[in-house]
Amino acid sequence: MLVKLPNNETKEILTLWMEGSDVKMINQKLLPYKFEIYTAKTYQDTAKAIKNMTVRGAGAIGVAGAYGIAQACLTAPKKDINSFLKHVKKAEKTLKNTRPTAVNLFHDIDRVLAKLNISLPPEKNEKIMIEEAKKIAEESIISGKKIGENGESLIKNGAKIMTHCNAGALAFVDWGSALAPIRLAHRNKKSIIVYVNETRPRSQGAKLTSWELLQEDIPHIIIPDTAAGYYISRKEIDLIIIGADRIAANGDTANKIGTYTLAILAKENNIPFYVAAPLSTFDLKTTNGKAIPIEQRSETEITHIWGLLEKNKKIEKIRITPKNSPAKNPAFDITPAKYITTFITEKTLINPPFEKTIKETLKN
Ligand code: RUB
Repeated sequence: MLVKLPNNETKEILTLWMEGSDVKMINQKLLPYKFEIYTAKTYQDTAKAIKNMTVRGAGAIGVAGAYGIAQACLTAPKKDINSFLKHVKKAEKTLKNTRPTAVNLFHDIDRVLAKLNISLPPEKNEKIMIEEAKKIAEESIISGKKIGENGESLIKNGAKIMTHCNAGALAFVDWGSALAPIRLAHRNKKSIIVYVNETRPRSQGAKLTSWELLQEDIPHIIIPDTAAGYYISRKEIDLIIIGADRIAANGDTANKIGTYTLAILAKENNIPFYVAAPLSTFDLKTTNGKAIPIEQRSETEITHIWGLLEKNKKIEKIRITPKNSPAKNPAFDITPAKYITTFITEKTLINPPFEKTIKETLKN
């Protein structure tokens, strides 16, 4: 993605990449106030970065997980294949234990692990597995671009588009899922405006999507999540595009909390509701949305808010609720397939009946 650096230079930067045994990533906890690259030196650091959301978004944490396994291969004992295997399996457990909902994490880790061949020496396995992790990252960039190309045709000149959370380059390695068609429509000189839902509690819309759109001067407006219905009912939104963390075999979709509400609003007001996601987000082993595990995050994300203090320009956390009021923080919800117009993937646009078309698309 293009990033405007403080010295006014514009640079192409990936959300995360591997350099030697380090995993480098844009520190998303500091955006939009500070642009900084965090270096995860070990697989344990990478796991921590996934858990505390230094790197976040389904596609990005999938690649981070794959890189984490690659890091574990580098530090694994090489005296025999069993000790190598033991070390890598420990890393698998740590990395998979970070966030439960986005299936890309499990998919990408398993893809690297599938390359393990116990009849080969550890050094050879290390090489093959690191190559696979890097291949996953490269393919993720290509998928983002193709999702953009396949979805751009759905955006007409003059379109007013709503999105939720951040399903941009920051949630991927580059390009993004929901933001890829938007990015391309803008680059193709279509006049568009993006309504960015703030996405409480962590405000990925207000903090990250807005930052990402600003880098390419894509016109946008941040609105409170609670104003979505107001704008949609006044026919001020032409379409909604969101990303996804896991799509079940029947099309039920887990995405950031608040997505379900938007899908119903879209149906009620007759506007299309698009889900943009790579094929690695589809999980045929999960029959429907009820089987998708929903991450429950800390209540401090509700009771407190992070931001830049005006007076000293420091990033601080402040309490916004009474001390003794409990809070709950489900991070995702499930949108039933019946509310989804089309899935935009790197391969094709998937239309209903999803039970049939999803299976066919993933098979071929
Ligand atoms: C992110 C989120 C995003 C999807 C899209 O949640 O719900 O919409 O992950 O991902 P969080 P992608 O910020 O809690 O990780 O663009 O990678 O498909």
